[in-house]
Amino acid sequence: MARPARARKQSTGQSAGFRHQKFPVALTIAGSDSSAGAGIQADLKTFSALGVYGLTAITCVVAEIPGKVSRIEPLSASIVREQIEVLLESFPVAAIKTGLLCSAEIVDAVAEVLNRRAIPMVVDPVMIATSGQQLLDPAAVNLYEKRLFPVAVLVTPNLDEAAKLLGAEIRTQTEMKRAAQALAEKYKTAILLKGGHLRGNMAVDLLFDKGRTTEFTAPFVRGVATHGTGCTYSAAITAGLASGHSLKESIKHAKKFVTATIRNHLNWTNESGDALHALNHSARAK
Ligand code: PXL
Repeated sequence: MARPARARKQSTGQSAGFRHQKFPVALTIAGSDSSAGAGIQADLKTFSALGVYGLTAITCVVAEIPGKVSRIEPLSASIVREQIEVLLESFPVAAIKTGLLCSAEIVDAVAEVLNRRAIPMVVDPVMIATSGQQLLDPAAVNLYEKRLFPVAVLVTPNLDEAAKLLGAEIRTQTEMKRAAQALAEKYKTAILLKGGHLRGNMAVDLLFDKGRTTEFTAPFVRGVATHGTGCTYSAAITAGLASGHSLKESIKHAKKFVTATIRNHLNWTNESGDALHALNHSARAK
């Protein structure tokens, strides 16, 4: 039977007429968020929305609702390693992202498995939840710096994570620019420093790569509890890389995607009358 014309032209997955063996594959190594707005669930929804087949290696299980982490239970480093190894032996993984790695042992195991492969890896250094809850074992931060950042193609800290890594607060656009450069030089990798609402009505992120700064800007969407934006953003960048786009193109499209998931957020009211917000990963970026 003849294949549809669209399928013949399409080498990667962005259309319904893909050939399975050409469908881009990406792997996320991250924690499970029971409320499914962040973590591995956000990553998978993002990969699917962007035409990428997502694989997962789960590092820990977090019982939570938006704004409140109830409990975190890490898995063993050996089961994390095994998930990654069996996947990489079989699937044509074109890009990887790491999210919440939870413990020092897991960071070490992930670094060891990935050090031996030449697959582009985006590291989202998840340390603290939007609610302020500490998510990463403090002993793990040092291992991130020594073992994971140097093998990443991109590290995506928010302002709090960058401040923690540099030991200095970041309060202005100028400080943000300096911080992105300092982190890139310190860890010898590209840095995407996410500015959140630092500059009034715009959400400004700065990429420092190969000696140059590039700005990515979108209108800041107010009044939305944005649990999971960091995960969604880094997953969308990873999807772009897996589909063969450059780092800058991947970030540009990911920024549009994450803005659309916030702007088109879902909301419910619970029995106590509290509003519950969730990113809408089915939203289309324009
Ligand atoms: O948004 C950070 C984050 C990442 N990964 C998991 C989480 C959270 C926040 O709660 O639960 C699994």
